[in-house]
Amino acid sequence: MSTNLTRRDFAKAAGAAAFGMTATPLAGLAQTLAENQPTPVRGAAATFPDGFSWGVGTSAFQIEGAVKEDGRGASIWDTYAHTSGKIQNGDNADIANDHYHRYKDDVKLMQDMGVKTYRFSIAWPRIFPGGIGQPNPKGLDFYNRLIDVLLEAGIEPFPTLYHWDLPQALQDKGGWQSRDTAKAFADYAGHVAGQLSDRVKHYFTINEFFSFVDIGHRGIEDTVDGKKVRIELAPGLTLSNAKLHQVRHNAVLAQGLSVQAIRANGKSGTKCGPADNLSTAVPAIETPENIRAAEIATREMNAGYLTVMLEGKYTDAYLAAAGKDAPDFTEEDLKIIASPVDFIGINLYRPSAYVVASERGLGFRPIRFNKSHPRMLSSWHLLAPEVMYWAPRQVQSLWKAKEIYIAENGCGASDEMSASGIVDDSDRIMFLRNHLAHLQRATAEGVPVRGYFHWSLMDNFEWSDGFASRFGLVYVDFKTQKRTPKLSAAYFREAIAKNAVV
Ligand code: GBH
Repeated sequence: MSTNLTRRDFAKAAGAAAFGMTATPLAGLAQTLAENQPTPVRGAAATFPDGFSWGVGTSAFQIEGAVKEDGRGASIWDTYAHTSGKIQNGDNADIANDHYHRYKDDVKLMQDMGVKTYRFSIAWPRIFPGGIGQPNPKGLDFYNRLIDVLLEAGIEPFPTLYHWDLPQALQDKGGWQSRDTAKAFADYAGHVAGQLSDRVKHYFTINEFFSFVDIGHRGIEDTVDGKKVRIELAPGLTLSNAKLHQVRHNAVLAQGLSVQAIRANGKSGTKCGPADNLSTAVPAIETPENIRAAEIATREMNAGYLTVMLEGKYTDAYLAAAGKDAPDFTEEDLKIIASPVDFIGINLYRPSAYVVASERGLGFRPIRFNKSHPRMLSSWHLLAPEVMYWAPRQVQSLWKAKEIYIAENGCGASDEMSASGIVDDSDRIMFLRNHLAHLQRATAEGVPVRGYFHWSLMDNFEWSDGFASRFGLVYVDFKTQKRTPKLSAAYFREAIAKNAVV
């Protein structure tokens, strides 16, 4: 039988290792440790299904730079980032990660991590500099080069067609307030699928409806350290309720029209679906009543987005709450919006609420998050990893999803490089491990989650936070463009290699 180790044994061993002392006591300890290991059942229990696809994500505006190169048109984010006072520290994304020129190195970083899939976004204003009209072949060439390098590296490309960089020329004609923008988006999506679907099989249509619609066209108020702060994204508008509802409607219409355009222009077998930041309600206490209450809450909280896309109608509660400000729409619109998708992508950072069942209202009561509820570095980022179990489970129970992807999950952290050049991001590793553990529960119970994309491959231009907020597995020195994998990249590589929570 093995011996029990004392704390002094550990201290001695650690000391010996740290000071490079003689190998003999350490070897003895190593043998004792080996004998004392538990039977490795956890590793077996915490695996993901065979073929689970492990990936990382980025978006065009956040990493590419080269904003004036090869005929790229301006986007609303160029305008916004150059508007004084909008971005922290006055940052802009003119150069960002210079990925446009360094994409080969960045693919190599992914390859070293063992990544199987890469979610990047295609910049609409590179493909159609004016939003509509003549396509710019040089813009598409960049993505052709990137895709070829990815495929050579054994990494499957999963492009997103809209990650918020609307061509400025379309904003000048009303942007998402105009129904024409939805049509223009479908034309662009169809064009891209027609050009790329010989090599690209999966397309995310639109990223995070709530973010670019509500935060971009109304803004939200948050309280940080007792102070009210306004959170906004480009184009930074403050629309009335009626106009905001119409923007939402135009955005989901764009989703449906783009699905039809991709089907019409892509090779057979091309798959597509949205990447939405599902607002998720988590049952505070796991009972059948609360589980049901949370499903009802999630369905209602997403009424203007995923719910209408997947059910083909606005819920009664949504229309009643909108009242006279409800969007103008036709039955035909609803059919288009609900064009069947092949998969549902969800971006998960935190739940929107914990809920319990209630006799009142629609049957749920949201629980206020305690002030002391733990958070990650970003002020909005409550830590509640259970979202990774409940969100995919609800997507399946509410809408019978055939395939689900976690299109984003990750966290910002106060990463600093040590004098010896390493970045030990303990909190990101903790975040990742706990989120993967809850996701693994979902897959073990048969929820059809096909893959996971960590946000992000590397630190990048974090919208209004500029370069002040680091979300990468890879650290980027924005002065030198040097990339350094953080400790979390080693964690992620291990999880991928084992196809398991490690
Ligand atoms: C995603 O947004 C984006 O897709 C990605 O581009 C970005 O870099 C990344 O995640 C990190 O932020 O609505 O109360 O939560 C994440 C979702 C939505 C988080 C807006 C911050 C503001 C406050 N973001 N949210 S709240």
